[in-house]
Amino acid sequence: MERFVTRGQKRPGSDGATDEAPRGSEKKRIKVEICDDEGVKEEDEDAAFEEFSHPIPWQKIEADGLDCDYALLFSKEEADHLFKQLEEEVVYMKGEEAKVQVFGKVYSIPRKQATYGDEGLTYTYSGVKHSACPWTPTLEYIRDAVTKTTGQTFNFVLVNRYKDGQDHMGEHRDDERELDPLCPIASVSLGAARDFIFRHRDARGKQSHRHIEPVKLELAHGSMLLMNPPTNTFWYHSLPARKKVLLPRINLTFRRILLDSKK
Ligand SMILES: O=C(O)CCC(=O)C(=O)O
Repeated sequence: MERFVTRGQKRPGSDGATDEAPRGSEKKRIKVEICDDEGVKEEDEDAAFEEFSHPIPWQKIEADGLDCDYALLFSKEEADHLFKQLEEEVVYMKGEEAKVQVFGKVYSIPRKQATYGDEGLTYTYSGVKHSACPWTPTLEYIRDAVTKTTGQTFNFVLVNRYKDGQDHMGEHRDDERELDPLCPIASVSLGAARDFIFRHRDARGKQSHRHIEPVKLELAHGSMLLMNPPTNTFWYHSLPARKKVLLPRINLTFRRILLDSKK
């Protein structure tokens, strides 16, 4: 079944109930369309967010232990603008901060990274602890758009910038203890479209004991991929190098860090 929802109204995982309108916001009647095998049904829903007035198609991506939702969150024009703003605002890590430790060895990462979020938050991955810089206006805007669409709140974002198709990210899971295991990770992509691959933990490497096909996606400019639990328990993901990609891409993964992991 393919669902067409209106941004800020029905969200992945919702049972059709609308969110409460934020205090002071004006409610408006709008139409939500659900396309299913029986044809197109139309429903009226209360609109809490007037600015989100065009429908976005949600695609459900499911496999054994994998549960994702994918949609275009921003129009091309808006995504172009957000990309430009982020190019001006985001300050990427340098020096020791821009390195990772794998089995005790230190490597430079094949992309640029930055971490933003609520005051005092830290996030440790690949053996390095990172402090959140204060939210920039554009990161805040995108975070709020994701929250309105998904109903989930996020206190941290990892920014990855790939200068072209040579930059990449190896296979990993986002399963650090600091992360709220009940919160999806929302991955927003801006810039060059890139392949993204999920591989089941039991189907990796020569020792793998199950045959499970990888799940391959292309993450488009302005898109959002929601990785719902338990996806990151069972599936690794990667952004492989693609020599033919000549343009840059910025990816934002919005996360919820558990507050008692605050140092
Ligand atoms: O750039 C991407 O789409 C991948 C990002 C990612 O895997 C991560 O932030 O954990």
